[in-house]
Amino acid sequence: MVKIVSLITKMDTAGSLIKWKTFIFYLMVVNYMFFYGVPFSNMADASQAASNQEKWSNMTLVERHPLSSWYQRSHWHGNNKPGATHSPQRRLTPLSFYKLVYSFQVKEDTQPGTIVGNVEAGEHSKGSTNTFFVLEDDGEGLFLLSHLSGDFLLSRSLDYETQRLYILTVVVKHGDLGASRVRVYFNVLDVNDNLPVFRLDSYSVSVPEDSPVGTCFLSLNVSDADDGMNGEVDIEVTAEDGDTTFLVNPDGALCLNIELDRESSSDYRLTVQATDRALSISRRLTATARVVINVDDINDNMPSFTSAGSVTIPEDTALQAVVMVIQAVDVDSGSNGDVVYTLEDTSVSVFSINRTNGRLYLQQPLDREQLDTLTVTVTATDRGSPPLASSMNLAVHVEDANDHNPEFTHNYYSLALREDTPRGTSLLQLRALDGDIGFNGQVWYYKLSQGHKKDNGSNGQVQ
Ligand SMILES: *[C@@H]1O[C@H](CO)[C@@H](O)[C@H](O)[C@H]1NC(C)=O
Ligand SMILES: *[C@@H]1O[C@H](CO)[C@@H](O)[C@H](O)[C@H]1NC(C)=O
Ligand SMILES: *[C@@H]1O[C@H](CO)[C@@H](O)[C@H](O)[C@H]1NC(C)=O
Ligand SMILES: *[C@@H]1O[C@H](CO)[C@@H](O)[C@H](O)[C@H]1NC(C)=O
Ligand SMILES: [Ca+2]
Ligand SMILES: [Ca+2]
Ligand SMILES: [Ca+2]
Ligand SMILES: [Ca+2]
Repeated sequence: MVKIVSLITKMDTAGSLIKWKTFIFYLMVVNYMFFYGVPFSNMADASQAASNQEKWSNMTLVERHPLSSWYQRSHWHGNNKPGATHSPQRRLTPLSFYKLVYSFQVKEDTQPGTIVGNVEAGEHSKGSTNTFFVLEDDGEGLFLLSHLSGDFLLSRSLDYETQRLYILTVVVKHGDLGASRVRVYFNVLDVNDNLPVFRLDSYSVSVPEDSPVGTCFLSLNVSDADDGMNGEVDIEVTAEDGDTTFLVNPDGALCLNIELDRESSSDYRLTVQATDRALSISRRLTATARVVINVDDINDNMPSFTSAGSVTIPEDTALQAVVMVIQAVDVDSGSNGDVVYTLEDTSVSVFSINRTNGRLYLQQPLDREQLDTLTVTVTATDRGSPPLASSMNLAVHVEDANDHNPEFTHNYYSLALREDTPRGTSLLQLRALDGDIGFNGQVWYYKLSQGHKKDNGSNGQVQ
């Protein structure tokens, strides 16, 4: 009504004012018919209401209020027999409740035993008191009406999540003069009394390590039975070590915040925390869940050689001997990290390699005097899909073996000598060559006398 009146004051044209007056008149007629026009056709309603109240009369919470004052006894039956018709005068009893309708708001955490509303009716005449009754009650005695004071007492705990609105019809009786009725609404107000709930206590999920940043891979499905802000939740990752690899997006999904690398971190154990948005921060409720994230391997690393890039072997190494063991490591897991070794195809292969263990075998005789360094290209390939490979050049240095005899540059030396040549004159430089190197190739000269080595070797000067 207040709204309508304020609307009327805003109307400036006479025409719309008349329309509004007509509308308000119509409203009043409808109200009148609702409250007075329909007689109580069946008084069983009233006695039902009385017995409902009786049902709740022995509850424990009434200690704070004298039981008798909430106990509604029907002395209704005497005056109004079921089926009795009402005279027109009685129907026209003036409006006796102070309001056309009562509406109360009750927080769902209101303690039973609290007075949560009151209906009042005008005094009809001196000496006659108003008596209140509940006629219809969809709360089944949740709100107990004091038949003398018109106060409503909450008899049990409310739960907004179960029922939000209760509608009662209350009757007031004035002595013998008849009755009026009024609708009473109890609106239950939400209180933040429900925790956020994760669909699971602990989640387990696998994510490929090459997932792009921003990929969301787990819906946490948090619900909160409360209403409005009390039921809205903010979810966050609470990592003990301040790890920021994951975050929860506004839709409650767990998403990748920075790139993964299985080779540096293959699993994550997170705690996710959901907090509702109750206006009063102290009333906010929180729940947590565990999330285990396994990072699935992707073949993103190529094998890398750990064995030396060169080796030295004797020239006289036997065929099929192991020259060296080639080794490469691949940090990926499973077949992505399995390495096989191959040699670059050459028509004449001096070496062969065992694919699985990398042992390099000699296949051809070596001759340092022909080739003192051989280069062999080794390739290590993983078994990933697609596979990755890397190659290296192995330098094989051939170490000399003493496999050559010294040879004189000439088979035969001749010399003419004057008889007066002084003792100690240098006459001839002998020369013998040796194919070997180092100590093996160093040549010493000896004089033979009757086929035996007689003295220390010399530098080959004949004096
Ligand atoms: C009254 O209380 C008693 C026990 O305390 C119980 O057995 C009985 O059902 C209650 N009566 C009603 C109408 O609730
Ligand atoms: C979880 O949430 C997602 C997306 O909001 C939805 O598709 C899915 O059905 C939900 N799962 C459950 C068990 O509620
Ligand atoms: C390679 O070595 C493995 C043992 O490490 C052996 O079982 C396999 O037969 C070898 N392969 C060849 C081709 O010799
Ligand atoms: C021969 O060798 C021995 C010992 O190696 C040495 O004592 C001697 O002086 C050498 N003689 C000559 C002629 O070089
Ligand atoms: Ca909540
Ligand atoms: Ca609630
Ligand atoms: Ca990898
Ligand atoms: Ca690999």
